[in-house]
Amino acid sequence: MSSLVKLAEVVDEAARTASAIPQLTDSEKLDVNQAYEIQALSLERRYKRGEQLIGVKMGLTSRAKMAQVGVHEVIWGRLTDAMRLEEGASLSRQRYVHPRIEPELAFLLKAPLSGEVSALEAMAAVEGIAPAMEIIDSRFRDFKFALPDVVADNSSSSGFVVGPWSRPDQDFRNLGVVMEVDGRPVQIGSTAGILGDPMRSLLAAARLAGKALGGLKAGWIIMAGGITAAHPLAPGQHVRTVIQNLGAVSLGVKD
Ligand code: OOG
Ligand code: MG
Repeated sequence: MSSLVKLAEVVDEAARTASAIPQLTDSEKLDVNQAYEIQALSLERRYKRGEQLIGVKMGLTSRAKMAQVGVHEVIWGRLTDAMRLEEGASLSRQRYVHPRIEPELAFLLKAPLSGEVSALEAMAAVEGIAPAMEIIDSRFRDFKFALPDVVADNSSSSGFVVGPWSRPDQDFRNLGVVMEVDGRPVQIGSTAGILGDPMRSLLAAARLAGKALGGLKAGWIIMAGGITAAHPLAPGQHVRTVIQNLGAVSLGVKD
C-alpha cells in the first residue's frame, strides 16, 4: 500500500493543478480514519504554501446531497483563506476540474466549541448566520467516489462564498432557500433539509471536527452542508442563493 503521505501528495497535487485522478480506493484499502489522516496531511501541504485554516465545512448533512453522491454519512473538511471567494466575485472555471455549486448556511463563531455540546451552548458561541454557497470539485474522475476517497479529498471542498451576516437569535430551522442560475431557480429547499435543523450540523462539527482539530476556534466559519443537490458550473453563469429572512449571496463564473 502507498503511504498516507504519498496519497496526501496525490490529492493535493490533483487539487492544485485541477486534474482528475482515479479513486484512491481503486487501488488502496483505506478506512475512514486513514482518509481523515490523508486529508490532514494534504492540508499540511497547503499550510506550508501559506494558506490558513479559517473554518470547517460539514458535508452530506442533507438527504438531497446524500442521494446525489451515493454516500450516506456526515463528513467534514477544512476551509482555508485561499478557498474563500468574495461575495459577488467571479471565479475562474479553468481552476477547477468539474465544479458544482450548492446553497448552504454558514455560522460565524465568536467563542470556541469542542466535543459534546448542547444546542444552547453552541448557540452561545455563534456570532452570526449567513446565506452561503460552496463550490465542490471532487478531484476524482466523473465526480465518483467512495466514503474514504471523498474524505481524503477534503470532502470535495474547493471554495465558498458567504453573504451578509445576521444575528443568530432568530428561528432559522425552516427558512425557504432558492438557488438561481441567471435568474432561473434551479434548486429549491429549506434550511430544515440540513439534518432537520442546521444547529445539528454545528453540533456535529464541534463533535467530529472539534475533536480532530483541538476545538473549533472563535472567528471560524462553519459551513453547515448543502441544502439541496449541487448544480454544475459553466462559464458565463451568475449564481445567486436567497435564504428567507437572511438575504442573498452571489457568484459569477468567468472563462
Ligand atoms: C461531497 C461533499 C458534500 C455537502 O455540503 O453535502 C458537501 C460532494 O458532494 O462531493 O459538501
Ligand atoms: Mg457542501
